[in-house]
Amino acid sequence: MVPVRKNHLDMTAKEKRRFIRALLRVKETGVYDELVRIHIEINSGDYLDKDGGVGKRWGHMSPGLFPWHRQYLLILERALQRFDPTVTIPYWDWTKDQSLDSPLWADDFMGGNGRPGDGKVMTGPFARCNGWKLNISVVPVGDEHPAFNGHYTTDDRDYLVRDFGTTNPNLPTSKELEDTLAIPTYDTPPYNYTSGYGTETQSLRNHLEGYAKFPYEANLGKLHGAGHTWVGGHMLYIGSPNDPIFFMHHCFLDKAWSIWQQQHPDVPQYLPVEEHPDVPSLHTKLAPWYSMTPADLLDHTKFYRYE
Ligand SMILES: [Cu+2]
Repeated sequence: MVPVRKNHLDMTAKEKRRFIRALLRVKETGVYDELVRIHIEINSGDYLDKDGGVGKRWGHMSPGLFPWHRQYLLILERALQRFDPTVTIPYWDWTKDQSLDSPLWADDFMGGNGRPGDGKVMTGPFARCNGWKLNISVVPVGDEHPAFNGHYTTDDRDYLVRDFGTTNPNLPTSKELEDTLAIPTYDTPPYNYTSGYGTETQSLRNHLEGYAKFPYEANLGKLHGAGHTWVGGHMLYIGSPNDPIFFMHHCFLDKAWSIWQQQHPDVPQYLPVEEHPDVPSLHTKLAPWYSMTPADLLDHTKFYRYE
């Protein structure tokens, strides 16, 4: 029996308690902060490399987005399960679960918005006053839009920051997600943030990541991007896994990818298949672990299922 990941709205109070307790334990061990560090390192390289250059973009602006984050979430999930084998990462369906009154943001789960002024989270298990301390906190430097910025510096704030709806007032819609999942091509050259621009063939990955848009959409940064920017604060930047909502956000993205796979069983499930200088191919072991390839990660049902 593989573990089952579910919508947090379907979790019992006890299940939520166990999830939070396991998260706090994993934070204590240092494994959580090591994951934050890995995300900063990989994401920085990915952004600095966005227009090509040396090395590969592993997990962002890259077809590696889905398999890289799948492996990343699996590492957290297995660490959680060492403390409590019943725990899995729940997901946040931001196309439907958009209310500020959602149990998502309650004191017994993710906690609430940051306070006015400095955005410091004051409620729930991830408030500084309740013990959640950031050990690796960074902010981008330079003039570039932060979502595109691979340069960063240490942030001396050791508390979690959220700022719901300020940078981006709109969470993604079901229509955006459905139209994106209808795209029959996994990704298109040049396999970066411009994939599908001005070409007939759209890129599922670039739409879901948020850098490509349909004519009816006003802004870039939708779906994956919009989840990050709507929460704001730490979720805006490359140290976003400091906010545990990161994992629930990416869990829903992972589920969306699995739905796309079910809907398009007869097309290549990952591209590029052949070796590529800028991005991982189907058979490239993913950094920084070099243990699994996108091919190894395509079928999530050997690791977990979605309810
Ligand atoms: Cu990421």
